[in-house]
Amino acid sequence: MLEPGANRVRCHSKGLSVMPLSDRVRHTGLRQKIMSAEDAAALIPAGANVGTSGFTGAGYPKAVPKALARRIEMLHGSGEDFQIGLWTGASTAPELDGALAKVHGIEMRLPYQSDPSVRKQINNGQMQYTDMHLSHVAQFVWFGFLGHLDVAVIEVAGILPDGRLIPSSSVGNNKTWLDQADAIILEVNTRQNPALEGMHDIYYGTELPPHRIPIPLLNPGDRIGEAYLRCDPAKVIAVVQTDAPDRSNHFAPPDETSRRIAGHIIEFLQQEVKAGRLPADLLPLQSGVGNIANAVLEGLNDGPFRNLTAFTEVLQDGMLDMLRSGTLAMASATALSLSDEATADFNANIAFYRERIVLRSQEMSNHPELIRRLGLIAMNAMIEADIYGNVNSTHVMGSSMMNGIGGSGDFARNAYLSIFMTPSTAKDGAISCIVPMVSHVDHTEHDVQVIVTEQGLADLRGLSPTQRARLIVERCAHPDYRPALLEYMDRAQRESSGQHTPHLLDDALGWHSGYLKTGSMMAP
Ligand code: 0RQ
Repeated sequence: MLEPGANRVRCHSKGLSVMPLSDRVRHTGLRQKIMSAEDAAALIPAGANVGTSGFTGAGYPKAVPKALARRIEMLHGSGEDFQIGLWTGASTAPELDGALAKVHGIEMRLPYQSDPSVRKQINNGQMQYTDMHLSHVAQFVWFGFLGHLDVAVIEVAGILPDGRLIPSSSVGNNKTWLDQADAIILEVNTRQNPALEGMHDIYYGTELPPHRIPIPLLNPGDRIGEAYLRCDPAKVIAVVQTDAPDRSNHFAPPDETSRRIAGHIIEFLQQEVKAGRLPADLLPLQSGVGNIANAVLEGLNDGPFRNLTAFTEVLQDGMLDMLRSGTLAMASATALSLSDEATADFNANIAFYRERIVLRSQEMSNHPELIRRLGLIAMNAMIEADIYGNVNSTHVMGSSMMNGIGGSGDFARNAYLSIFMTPSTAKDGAISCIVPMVSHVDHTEHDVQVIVTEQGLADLRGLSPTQRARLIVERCAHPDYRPALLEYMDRAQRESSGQHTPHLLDDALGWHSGYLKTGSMMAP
């Protein structure tokens, strides 16, 4: 424990490094609660639901989960059962998801993940996973749909004298976890830039129905809340110091495929401006995660548009580039998701970025009302689309989870324009990403307006199912698969009992398994 009034502490058990904490933990009472990660992890009971900070590899706790994993391993070694329910903002990192999954410490996971060990346990039935719209999580907890939240473990950049918290590089569900949990463990990460202070906007005006009022956010850059997270110091059971970077998110340089996808989208947006359906500075952009999404941002940065805005969930490297060049005037999100190089640039120029970035709670960044009212252009990646425009973002061969729906449904359903993109084939061409019927539906034909592959772009607005099918196959399918898709459509039109959305239901499996190309079924 820290001596009262001391301004330097010895780090948790193994560390000998001495770090100044007085400027980060300015609440005297909470200084008394500084302890090692091991001591803090020992306060988490078996069977607890634990809500942690963390969103797309940013702002997650870096020491307590690892210490908890070590404790679980020891307990399992001596035959004791110990698992937790793990709730986060979105995906985290090996120090959290990976460490706990490797010791089989997670019984139930929600709402989004991208960790290989977690994915494996979900898909072999060892871990329960509730894949949820990210905007739903906070209110599901307020409504009591998810059970009780026992402990919150939240990374922060600092603690104010009155106990309010300076948020870290993501906000996610932290506001809700701090409010709803019985007990709170804070990780104060001295590696996070103290100049993050002032970048956040935490809105506390959400009430439960029937007392809800409209959210007073009229422009993506509006600040409608507070720069700090509220926290009841009496609920804080431990404060742990860390000094570790966020996960580095490496982005592959755009290849020919992603450049062509970006090119089709930019050409389409230019046509929309010409047709008077979009203003010259477009509408607020939302961009999903991954290499393709990042490549589209790079394409936009090289394109003709200026003074754009973003109302999105995650800020990847591409958005920082756009802010620097002036292509983007401002960006609202709930998290950063940067490479090491972009993190260095962010930290070196944080005064510039703080004027142009607002980080919000995820129930605000992904709020359906705001998305609809602001009129977003949503651009998300997918696993596959079918000829009628239904989209699968989550499942391989209909039964194995990839990551989760994340925020894609929040944006796709409510955006002004909903674009889904993918290379036309996966697994070195062995599988077509355009199929007769998706093996799992995340976004129905009603929520998908544009489909893009490197082959081309299909604008589905206003078309009937059979019209959509012709266009998607002609514009988006890889030439290797077009004849089989056309043959399927012709046969379905001849043999299907209904002619509105003709289907041959026995034919489905071969398309998702690689059977069509290789003659054998690929394992998912
Ligand atoms: O597998 O790594 O084993 O080779 O799926 O595919 O092409 O690398 O694409 O990284 O952009 O991810 C939809 C998963 C795309 C992602 C998805 C295999 C492919 C590869 C990944 P390997 P790529 P990306 C807001 C938006 C849902 C959440 C979302 C995602 C792996 O974008 O999780 O949109 N989206 N949130 O080989 C079999 C196919 C396949 C296939 C691809 N048809 N069949 N395997 N793959 N297509 C942000 C948040 O919510 C946080």
